[in-house]
Amino acid sequence: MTVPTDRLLITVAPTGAETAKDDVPQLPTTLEELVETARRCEAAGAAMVHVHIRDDAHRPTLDLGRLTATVEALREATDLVVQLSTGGSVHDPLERRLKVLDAEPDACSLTMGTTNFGDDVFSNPWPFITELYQLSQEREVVPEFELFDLGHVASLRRLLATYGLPYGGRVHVDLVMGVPGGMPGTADALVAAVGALPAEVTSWSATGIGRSTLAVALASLSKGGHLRVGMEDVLTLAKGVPVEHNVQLVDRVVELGRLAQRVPMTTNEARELLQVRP
Ligand code: KMH
Ligand code: ZN
Repeated sequence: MTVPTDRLLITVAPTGAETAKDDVPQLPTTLEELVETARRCEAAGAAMVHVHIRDDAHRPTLDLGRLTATVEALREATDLVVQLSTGGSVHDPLERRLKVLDAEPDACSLTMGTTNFGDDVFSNPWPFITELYQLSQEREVVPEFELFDLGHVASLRRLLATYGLPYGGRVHVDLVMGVPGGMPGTADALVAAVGALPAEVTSWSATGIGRSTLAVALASLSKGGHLRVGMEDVLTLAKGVPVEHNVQLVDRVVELGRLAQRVPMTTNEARELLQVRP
């Protein structure tokens, strides 16, 4: 099956690691909330979920037991492609981030370089990137290459040239734009990044952090790209209008996609596009 070119892959990133539950009580932080969110977002048109989890105190965690239970629960409740974050929070040690693949997700994020992240540093040294990449190849987990900056495009090129293609043979990229310290969330930056992508890239999506969310979504649709949305990346629908549920963000890009004559990709089509393990 070839996925028709008018299909729009929508990935929902419902939780993230940065926002405190106390500040945003509607953030899905428990397993029950996450599963309910995933179900609603799948029904609305999402085909993949990018997952960060929290502990009982709603703090970010990479606890392997919880990650494994989360993958199982999401598989039970939905047909979404389950992508675990290997980025975690800026405080997670690299060894813990490598262990994420032990939870046997369909896919994982793989950030292509260190970046300033607000007042913090999101650390992704080259040896860590190569180890995680080779682990993903061995474990048959499809990586989503997260590019926060143009320099990350060069690192992706180097990675593919040195270690070959990912498991499944497809190369899917997500441009994460508008992080303070990374590339700006503008149409100009998106065009520059897409123009620089190596020839091996078979699909790409983009997400704009905070206020850049709409500019990036519109630019991505204009360039034929896919979309990631969710409360990991944006907490308001407009100035002073909080997101009450992730499904609102999915609904909004389904509508933008409709205007751009793009049809939400089914989960089966997403599996085909990304060549996730059967
Ligand atoms: N929480 C950020 C420091 C990923 O999920 O791979 C990293 C992040 C990227 O969210
Ligand atoms: Zn993430």
